[in-house]
Amino acid sequence: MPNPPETATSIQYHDGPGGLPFATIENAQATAEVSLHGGHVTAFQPKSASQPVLWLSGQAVFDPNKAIRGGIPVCWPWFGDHPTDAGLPAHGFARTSPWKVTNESSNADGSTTLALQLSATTPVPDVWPHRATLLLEITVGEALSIRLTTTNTGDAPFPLTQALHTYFTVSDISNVTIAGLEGARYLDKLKGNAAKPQDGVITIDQEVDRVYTETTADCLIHDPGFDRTIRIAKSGSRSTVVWNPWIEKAKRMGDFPDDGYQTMVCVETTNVGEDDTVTVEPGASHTLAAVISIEAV
Ligand code: TA6
Repeated sequence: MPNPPETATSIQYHDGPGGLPFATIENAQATAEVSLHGGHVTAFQPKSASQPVLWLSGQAVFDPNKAIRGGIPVCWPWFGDHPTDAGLPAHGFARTSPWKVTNESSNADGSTTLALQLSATTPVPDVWPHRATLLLEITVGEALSIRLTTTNTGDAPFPLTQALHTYFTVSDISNVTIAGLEGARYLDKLKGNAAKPQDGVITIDQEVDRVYTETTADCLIHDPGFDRTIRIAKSGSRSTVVWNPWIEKAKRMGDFPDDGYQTMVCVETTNVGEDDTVTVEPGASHTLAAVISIEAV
């Protein structure tokens, strides 16, 4: 049997953990897993990489009413706690909603694109009385490209905060540095959103939960233990969140191993905070996008 052509690709649909519908994407360049529940990329690994790129909790819960811990949760149409109703789910409802497949394509460069759509006939219309469609375009190749496009199908503008809340696998958090945000201003969520300057590269030796504002920069996760750098390039975003729960918060999360903080870090591509809330006018669209790639350390 001759080897398949370089553009050979496959998308297989199957019931994954918890009976949730999954798509497995494989081509000559990479493999990926996508949960249609939540529009949630749970795994990505280029064939050239010896380690997974995304971190997925070994204690993740796969339930239609719960967000999967790890991978790339889609936080939409609000980031964090709802601005006026703390009883609503943190990070919005897209990541706990069923998405539909709208397109598949094998691309000339050998990558594969899977498009999912969420028509936000919202489960909380009284709180989010807007009409929108959400399109998630996932392109799997040497790099992983994620594009989240919101279209306002209603007749009134609405405010939007959102995130591609990406969990990355690292060899050992104590050996990792994150570059790209040197000199940026950040809001420290652990200190009442106090504004501080980022002094040099980011190192993590405690709980970190920061919103970096006014930044369109690529972030680089330098990981000498895995002899690699993960680059996160972005568009449609002027804020970046960096999060590691560290010891005590990791223990408080039932779907997060107590030692999980040692091998993960979140570098999130966002529209977050007063500086980067998006207003989507009727008939208009906004795209939040990230391209994740692996380089030598
Ligand atoms: O992006 C950081 C953050 O807002 C943290 O405060 C923490 O809550 C994290 O998101 C995870 O949120 P989740 O609702 O997925 O447990």
